Amino acid sequence: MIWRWRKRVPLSDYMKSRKLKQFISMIWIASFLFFTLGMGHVNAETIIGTTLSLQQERIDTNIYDSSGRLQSLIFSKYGKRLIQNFTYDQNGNTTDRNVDWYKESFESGSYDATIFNSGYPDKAGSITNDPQKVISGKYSAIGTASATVDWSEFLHTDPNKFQFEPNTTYSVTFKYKVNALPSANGYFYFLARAAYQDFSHDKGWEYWTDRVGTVGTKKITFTTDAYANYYLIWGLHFGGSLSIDDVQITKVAESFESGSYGATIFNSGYPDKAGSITNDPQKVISGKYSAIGTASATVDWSEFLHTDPNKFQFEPNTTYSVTFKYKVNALPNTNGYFYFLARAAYQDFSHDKGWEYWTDRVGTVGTKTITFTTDAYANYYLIWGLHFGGSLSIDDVQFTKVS
Ligand SMILES: [Ca+2]
Repeated sequence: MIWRWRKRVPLSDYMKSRKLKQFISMIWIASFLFFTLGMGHVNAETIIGTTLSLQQERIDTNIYDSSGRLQSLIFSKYGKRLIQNFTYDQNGNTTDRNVDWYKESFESGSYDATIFNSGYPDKAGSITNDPQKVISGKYSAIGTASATVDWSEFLHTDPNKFQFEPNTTYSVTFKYKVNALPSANGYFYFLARAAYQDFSHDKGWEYWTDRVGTVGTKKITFTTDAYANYYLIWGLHFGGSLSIDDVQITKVAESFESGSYGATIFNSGYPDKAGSITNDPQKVISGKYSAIGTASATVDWSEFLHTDPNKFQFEPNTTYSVTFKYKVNALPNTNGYFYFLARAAYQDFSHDKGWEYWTDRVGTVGTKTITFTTDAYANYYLIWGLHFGGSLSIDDVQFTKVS
């Protein structure tokens, strides 16, 4: 049935996945209700793990509330960590389940379920449920040190649990609460450090103090150097006490440094495998990997890079800005060009947006920013292509929702 349908409709992989996802969702909800209400959370965990694995997701952690009900499900999908939160009415029926980017709220009360540890030296930090020191919910991470301790790194991301990609831009957002001030020469600080490297590769360094009782938010953006083992550090310089909560780590631009499509929201385009990810130094734009398309001059349209609508959904009637780097490896033939557009799947071409085409000299590295507004369709995807051949690399793709 699927293959017939596949023949009839082009770009059917998307639809196939959508149907599969809808089907899985139905089973998922039914299984969840049956097993949670009927058999307790052990079975629910099994079922959820089984069904989600069909979507190639990896369950990292289930968090249960004091009544043994599933409260949060933290899982990995497409190289990103997501969290699904469940709420219940007084009868124990689920009233809401929302999925969001993973934001560490420490509500499990221990490091085990998180990508964090207690820092350096061992157990410099802890997780508190002291209402005076908690920022949101029932738990926050906390560090407290005496004024004689020069550097207390009370919270780390654990490189065994979360890997930052090399040569990649991230933003980290978190809340802090000042419980006690460091000494007069001291401060609170944050940075990203490459393990085993000297400090010259430290990134995102920031330090601050604030009045006791202050709750604030910080957003820090940094780009890793060519090392795969970065971790984040929150620390106290010469004492004080600081709580940390709601930590969110976001990859800002796609660097392709994971070396495959799996961890990205992109795929190899149309026809299947029109594009690839290269590590040829002559063709890489930044870091060690870039996306690339190469086609012969007889191929009229080669869509070598797509965003995958199963992994990233553009909203309808919304303005986006897309910035990317390109490198010209070979020119198309005289009638050809490189091109970019946003297309609504299953719609006719009248809803195409952001069309742009260009050529440039071989070896040129350039940057383009393209702004477009989607029509009233939820299934837009981006296309980078070659018209009548040539070869183009793409790297450091960043999306911004403008409005
Ligand atoms: Ca790259």
